[in-house]
Amino acid sequence: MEMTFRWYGSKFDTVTLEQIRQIPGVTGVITTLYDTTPGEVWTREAIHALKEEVEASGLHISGIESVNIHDAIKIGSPDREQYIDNYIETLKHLGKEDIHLVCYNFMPVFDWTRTELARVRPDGSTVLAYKQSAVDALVPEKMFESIAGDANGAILPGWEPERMAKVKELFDAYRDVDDEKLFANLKYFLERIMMAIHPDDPAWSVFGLPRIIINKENILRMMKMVDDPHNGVTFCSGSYGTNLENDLPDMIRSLKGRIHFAHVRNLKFHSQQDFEEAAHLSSDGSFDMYEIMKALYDIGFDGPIRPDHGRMIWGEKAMPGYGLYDRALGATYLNGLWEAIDKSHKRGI
Ligand code: DNO
Repeated sequence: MEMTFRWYGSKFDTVTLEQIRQIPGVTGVITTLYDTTPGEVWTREAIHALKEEVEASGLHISGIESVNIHDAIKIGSPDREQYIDNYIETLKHLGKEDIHLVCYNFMPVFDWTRTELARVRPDGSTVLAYKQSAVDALVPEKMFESIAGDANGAILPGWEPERMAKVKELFDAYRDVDDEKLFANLKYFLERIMMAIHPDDPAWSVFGLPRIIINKENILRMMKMVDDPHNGVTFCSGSYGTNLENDLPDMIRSLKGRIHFAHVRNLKFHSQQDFEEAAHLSSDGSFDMYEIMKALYDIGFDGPIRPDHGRMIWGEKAMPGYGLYDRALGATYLNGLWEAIDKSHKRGI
């Protein structure tokens, strides 16, 4: 595996490439062209410039997160053909720049959903949190306002203001899309394109919209649907882990050969559907991080891993979840687990 770090580009990120370069064991970044909108073709020149910038700092691009999918593809409307063609064009340009890993998701309207972006924990750090009753009490159009005010001025991934300004219309457009239709639209898309899908977060329906990439049964269904290693998975422990019924190490083992990218982080649960994000350490949350890393190790995972959302600590002001300090601690911790697992394995312990 290779330890990597998410980076949104010098115009958008508070964290610099120079800082990432100094985190021991981190050699690559997971990045994107953050100022493109879903459906737009990424030009080869823009990709090339990004690549040169990253390489000038001594790092390299390990993968893209995300090339977002236009709503027409998820809804299955007639104009999806144009957007699939555009997507393929973007993938070709990425391929020519020698970038071959793309993470994406298939969530209608909203990407990852949280109800608080800065819940204060007893040690004074702040974290993202989710409370089901808070979602139930909100009308969907208010979701964006409620989340944007807390974002430290950042545009959150998947919550582009231009799309959010049209939330009502988007809800209308998804009116006839249920789980089955969404599976069919995903299959249609996948038969032309191959990649690493990110799970839905949280892993259940929000505001009555279908969400399908949520558990072992559905992800295996998707793997069989287009049974080719290019139809792969971004295994995100924090997203699948929102549903406590998901046995994460078991899911990892069942996806052997199909996981191309891993996001590893921890959550702390207060009840079945209320959780907050924790430090990466097992003892700070509800997951056994050793078992998660061990399962990845056992299936021979050799792709990039990145620490995921971190707590906001030491007074840092950054995009919620994406500051420097706690993610750097996370990367170091995960590298430590990996080293211990690798050495025990090699010594036959
Ligand atoms: C949140 C992320 C997601 C993820 C996308 C992938 O911080 O994990 O926004 O990047 O769902 O397309």
